[in-house]
Amino acid sequence: MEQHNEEEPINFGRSLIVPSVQELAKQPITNIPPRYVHHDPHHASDNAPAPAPTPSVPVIDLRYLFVEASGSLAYSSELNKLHTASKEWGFFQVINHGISESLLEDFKREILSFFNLPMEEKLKLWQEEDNHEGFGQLFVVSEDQKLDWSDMFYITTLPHNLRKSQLFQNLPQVLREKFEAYSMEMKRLAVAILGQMALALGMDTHEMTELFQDGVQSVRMNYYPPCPQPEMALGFSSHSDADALTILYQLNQAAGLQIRKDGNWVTVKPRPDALVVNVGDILEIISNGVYKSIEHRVIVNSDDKRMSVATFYSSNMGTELGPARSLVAKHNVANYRRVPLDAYFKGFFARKLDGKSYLDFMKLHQH
Ligand SMILES: O=C(O)CCC(=O)C(=O)O
Repeated sequence: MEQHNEEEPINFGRSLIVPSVQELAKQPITNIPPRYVHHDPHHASDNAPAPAPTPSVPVIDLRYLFVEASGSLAYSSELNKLHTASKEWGFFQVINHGISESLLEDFKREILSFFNLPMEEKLKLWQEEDNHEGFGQLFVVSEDQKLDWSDMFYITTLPHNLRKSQLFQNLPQVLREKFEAYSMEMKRLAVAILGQMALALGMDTHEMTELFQDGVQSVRMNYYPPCPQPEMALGFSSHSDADALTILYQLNQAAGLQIRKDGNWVTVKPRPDALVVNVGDILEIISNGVYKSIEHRVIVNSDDKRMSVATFYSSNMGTELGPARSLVAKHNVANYRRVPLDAYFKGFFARKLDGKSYLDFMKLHQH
């Protein structure tokens, strides 16, 4: 296998170049082009609301985990909630997360202006044939594949040596400054949540710290314009995330994110004081299958645009991905295979998104 030189930016994959949906949505169209019509026979029925009463995604108050003494009742009860949410939902919202409101507001403002840049400016930051970082769409592998009703900007942010510095340096200056601060805050928060998860899993906490101390972080900014035929389109096809932990900042109050829970699509209601956190495939593997990455998707609507920023955090580059050794010892079985992390990512980005199918390849047993 080709070895990655630790000093150089890495190319995790490519995606076919596709037109901007934000530009398309500015046209006075009443029918969306066929390439955006999803003919999935389940799509219409999938869009039907889940039967009432719909459960809602758990909310974890991080103040109890980060501030309260670990022996206290409040701490143990919140840790238990975190464990149950990660096992049974794979998704939760966090409040009292400690990210400053002014940073969140400034970052939001800069992203809004970023997506409103004139097209000729955006084209300078568009994806290139051989690399999928920049504006565009991910996971487009064939000319006749259905496309999502969204534009995105994707970039690897950490560790610094993996960053495409030319792309990063070409971002508007204030966005770049806010982005730098946001990226550090997201790393700090992800590592803190993973530390609590290690305790909840009964995993060796040093093992978790070592796996994630210099983790790979990438950021995806999403723009879903209003859509004239929302019931025929998808903002983001169903997928689970390849990383360990995703932290999602919903920039406006336009709902759209849905997660698959017990066969139904449950809408995550945006809460202005919360960030959404989800378990990715890497954490499912490290937890030896105790925590589950969950399929999710984004639906669109005809009135409002939706904007969000997903920050993906994965283990250190150069590590082998597999179940935590302390958990394999505890469970007496390894439920997933071991592969080098860069090979795992390259495999993920080379495919069209298809639910959790990539994780099935990593499974050693059906459980
Ligand atoms: O916009 C959203 O709510 C979901 C985004 C998402 O799933 C992603 O960027 O991976």
